[in-house]
Amino acid sequence: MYHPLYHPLSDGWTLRPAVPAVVPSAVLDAGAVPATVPGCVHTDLLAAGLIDDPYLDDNENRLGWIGDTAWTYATAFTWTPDGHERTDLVCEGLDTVATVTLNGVRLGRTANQHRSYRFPARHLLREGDNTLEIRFDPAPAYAEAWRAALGERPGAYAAPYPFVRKAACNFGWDWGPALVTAGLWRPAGLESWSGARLAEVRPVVRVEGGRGEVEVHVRVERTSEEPLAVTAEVAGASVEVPVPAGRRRAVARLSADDPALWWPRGYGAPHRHDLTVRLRDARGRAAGEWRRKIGFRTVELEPEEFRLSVNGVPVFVRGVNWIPDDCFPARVTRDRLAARFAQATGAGVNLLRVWGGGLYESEDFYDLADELGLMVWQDFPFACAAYPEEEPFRTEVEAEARENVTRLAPHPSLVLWCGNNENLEGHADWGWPERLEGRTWGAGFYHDLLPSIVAELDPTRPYWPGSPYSGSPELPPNDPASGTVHIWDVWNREDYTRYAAYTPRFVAEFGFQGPAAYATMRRAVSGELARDAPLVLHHQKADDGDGKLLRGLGDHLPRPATFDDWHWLTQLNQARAVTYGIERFRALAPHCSGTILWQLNDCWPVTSWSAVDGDGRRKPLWYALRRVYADRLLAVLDGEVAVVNDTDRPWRGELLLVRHGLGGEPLAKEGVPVDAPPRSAARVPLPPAVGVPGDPRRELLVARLGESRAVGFYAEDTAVDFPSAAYEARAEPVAGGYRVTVTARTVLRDLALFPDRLDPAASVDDMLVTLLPGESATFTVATGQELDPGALTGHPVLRCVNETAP
Ligand code: BMA
Repeated sequence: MYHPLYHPLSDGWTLRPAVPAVVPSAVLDAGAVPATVPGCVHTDLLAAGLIDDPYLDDNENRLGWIGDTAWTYATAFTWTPDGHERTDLVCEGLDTVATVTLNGVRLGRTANQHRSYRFPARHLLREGDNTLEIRFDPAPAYAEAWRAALGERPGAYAAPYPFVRKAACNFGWDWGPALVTAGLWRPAGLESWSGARLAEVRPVVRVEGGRGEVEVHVRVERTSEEPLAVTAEVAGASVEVPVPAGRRRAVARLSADDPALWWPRGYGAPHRHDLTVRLRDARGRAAGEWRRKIGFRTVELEPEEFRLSVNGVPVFVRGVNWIPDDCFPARVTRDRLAARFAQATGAGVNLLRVWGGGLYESEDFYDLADELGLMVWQDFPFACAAYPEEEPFRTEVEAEARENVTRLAPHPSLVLWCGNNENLEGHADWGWPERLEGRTWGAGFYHDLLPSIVAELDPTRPYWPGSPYSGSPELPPNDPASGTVHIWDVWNREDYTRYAAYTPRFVAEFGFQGPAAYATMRRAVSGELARDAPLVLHHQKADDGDGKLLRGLGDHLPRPATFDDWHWLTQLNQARAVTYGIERFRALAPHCSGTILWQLNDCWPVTSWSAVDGDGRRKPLWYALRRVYADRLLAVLDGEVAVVNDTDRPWRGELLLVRHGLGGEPLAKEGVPVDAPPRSAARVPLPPAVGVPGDPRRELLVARLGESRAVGFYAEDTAVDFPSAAYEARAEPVAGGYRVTVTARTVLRDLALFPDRLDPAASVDDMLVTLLPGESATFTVATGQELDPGALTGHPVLRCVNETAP
């Protein structure tokens, strides 16, 4: 096997301010501090003990100078000539406005976080000691200079992020702090080679008549003009093609007989096949090797319905939006991604949308998605603003798009390229044209440059110009009747019951806020935890977020009197709101072909729309999502029961409907035969005996079909005449934690356990269970600590809506 000679430059780095002016004296006095590559200034200063943790309290407010300072990363290394003709300095990611200097000679300047860079360096390397310096100039100043030169562009935020190719949310978002990073955010190293190397390998995979066809597009870089050969192998097929003298490109075509296909979760196994590509020189010696696991599958998109089909099978998307999992992306390891993806798949998710305010994610990200059968929708990194199309941006955008489309093309999980987030809507609906006064805003990127790059380099994958978008420039982009819609009147202005007024084709964003887990808030904020404590509010970035959370309780849930009640009720309301929407959208299948929750994850501890908070803890929404994103969903809606069957088997049986008094006594029973064919949604009208209550304040409905159970009330919780909760609860130690059994003596509405209040590392397997008198629920609490059984079964760890105030 061929291994390129690679010398990682991960050691011996230091960091120091390059322009001392705005830096606190403690940082100046420290001089050069040890630095981690890959990493960034914030994490290096934190490790050196020179700043407070940017994620705690309101420390963010005192760290703005970091982004406004120029920084120099430097390392010294020993180099011995290795007999190769070429040695390149390869920087996989520079954030962002960088000047690279080797042994005092400038190698290059860069200004794009979304690209990698290769600098021929052999001529500057010296036997023995060498020094490499990378200076990062402040991205905000760079962006402001371009804003001044090219003219203001309207957008949702004042920060100048459209004027620098760097993750937009790094400048602050409605869930993220403004911590403008700098540094080598991906690895760097020296790569030596002679004669030729594999510069690019881009497989185009098709499935035709049961055969797997792979066109492997190869680009070589070479120092000599001798003839070369490329060999490629996949799934038992192999081929060799010449790269004649003077040529730099070749296409190897492979045809595999009946390969096992890659299927998304819930539709089949995500089979993958090793694709190996080798480059040989004229004497048959190995000059390069490239290996990836590819998948055989087709993807089509019907634009009006916005229906994705994989291998010819229409897929209902149960998606979540993905934001960078940390403001400091070098901390997002493969293990962390694996844990986050397990949380997604554990909640029934089959698609991640990599949102345009973030990044093109790492190889690990897409590789894990491939392995898990998780589909990926990738936005190009443009969000919520008009973007200039003038130079240098046009060239940068083209270069980053070509590189990333090529890099991600091998991944079967990737099912869609999308031009941007909300920029088409912004232009159509947010009054941009008047403010633009004819200046460019990005239309040429989304409607021309990006689709032509995708068509050229990745012709089998669908491209969508932006989200929301209705499929034609004539239609309003956020028209729910066609293409994708983002539903934000709910949360911003409307009660969540407004979701019922929508008959959308595909909801690519919608969501509702809730606070982070108690243990997460406790870690992030010192002093008193109160809803309106200034430090708590610092971890709420949305416009009037605190007011919207309270108003959003509507008449659904009681007004909270204490912090603990506020925390519980707003978390619960988040779960309820999303449940309400997804139940209705899924019931609309196949008219509706998918929902993508805003948002799976957070990048720091914050009150946000996420299901999993910034410390990786699952919020009540996660448990609700697992229920509404299950393969089979039974839901009591208004006057009907939805029976959603997203499996390949029919879901048949007798739907048992019982109207109960709150004391548990059955008042009326009906049985309705149900036959929900594979991949369908049936809606069963409630027979009047169970659909119409005698007293809406004192009754509830239980629906059962096979293993599934759903509970509905005839009035909002604030109007229900709940008895004060009564129950017996016991906690017994079991291997790995405790088993908590709760037996209801009265109805218990949305029973939940929050063991993180006792042990920050503790978690529970289920919550939001409604019990009738006499029914029991068992919860498993995972913890390594000994917990007080009384605390585990009492307020504020054990909660339900109708509990008595302690
Ligand atoms: C949409 C997203 C994000 C934002 C979210 C919540 O606009 O695209 O920009 O965080 O709504 O406001």
